[in-house]
Amino acid sequence: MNAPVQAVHLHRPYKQKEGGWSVAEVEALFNLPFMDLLHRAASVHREHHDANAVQLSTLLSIKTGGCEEDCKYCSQSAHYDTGLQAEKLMDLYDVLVAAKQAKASGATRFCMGAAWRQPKERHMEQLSTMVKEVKALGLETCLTAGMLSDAQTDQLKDAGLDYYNHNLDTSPEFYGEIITTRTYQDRLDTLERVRKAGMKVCSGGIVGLGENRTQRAGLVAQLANLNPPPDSVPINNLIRIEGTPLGGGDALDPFEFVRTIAVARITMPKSMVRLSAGREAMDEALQALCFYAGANSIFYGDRLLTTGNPQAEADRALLAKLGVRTMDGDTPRA
Ligand code: SAM
Ligand code: DTB
Ligand code: SF4
Repeated sequence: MNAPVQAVHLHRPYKQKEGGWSVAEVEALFNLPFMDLLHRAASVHREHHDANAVQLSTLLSIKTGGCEEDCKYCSQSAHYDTGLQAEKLMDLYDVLVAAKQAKASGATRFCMGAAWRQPKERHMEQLSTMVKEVKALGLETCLTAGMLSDAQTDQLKDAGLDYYNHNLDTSPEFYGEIITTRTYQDRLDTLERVRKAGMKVCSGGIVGLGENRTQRAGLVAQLANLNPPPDSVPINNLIRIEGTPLGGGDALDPFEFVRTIAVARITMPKSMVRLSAGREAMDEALQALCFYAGANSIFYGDRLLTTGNPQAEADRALLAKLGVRTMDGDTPRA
């Protein structure tokens, strides 16, 4: 694999769209002929980013399963029997072994995920130490651990956390079909706290939950209208987990997934758009289309949190075939 390059910042100044994005405007983008949509997304991508560079981010589940929330897609919810073995918060040593391995195989970002509704006070010191030590290895740090209080965001900021991931997941209208144990507003409040504490916001969603196109547009409009939009936007394609309410059913049309990436790129020109869960079910050509449509980060390593991801060698081979370099760090805001 080529050596990581510093992100090339081809900044065009970007001001948030006057009056924000209406759902109808976002849906109109979804409705464009596929080639027109991709051309537009690729042009926006090139204006604001190096179109031939992708960031490699490795995930680690630091606390697995037994979660109080009832997210209908999730293997880790205690509400469903998915056969997953719950595990308590990992030791610092084991986290650092995984982070060193991730760095050695070429990742520049390390994202730690904990299956909690909200971290308990007794966990905060351990989380802060993990963040500090992972950062000290020279990796960009990201944590996703559920809702946070003001005091918790301050603690994580002090520990040096770069990004906090907390997804809106879907549109406000469809949300109640998927999660009942915490509200959309709870999520928006956590994102606001993360921003106020001075950390970067990572927030995106999942598609393929049974939402319609208007509802996908509703998710993208919500994200794009955050002021400022999230610095990082993961787009997950549902991985169907046996035992969850969404374990059966049809996969989303692959072109609709690419459209979602393209619309996220157009409406959030400066954000990192992350081609997240679901890559194992995508062939190389589909992933290349996602990069063309503006995705510039992938999860790298053979595990996501509880499910599989393509082998690192296969990803390196794909990027090499496409002449795509890897990014060191991400695109800072202007
Ligand atoms: N427990 C924390 C929370 O939900 O705030 C953090 C971890 S949670 C697993 C992070 C995100 O992963 C979810 O918001 C969802 O978007 C995504 N995700 C979880 N299960 C998934 C699945 N089966 N398929 C696709 N994406 C999934
Ligand atoms: C995000 O939006 N996707 C990642 C990361 N943030 C934490 C998680 C994907 C999880 C996929 C299902 C699993 O492995 O359990
Ligand atoms: Fe818990 Fe997060 Fe899974 Fe929801 S997505 S059940 S909050 S681990």
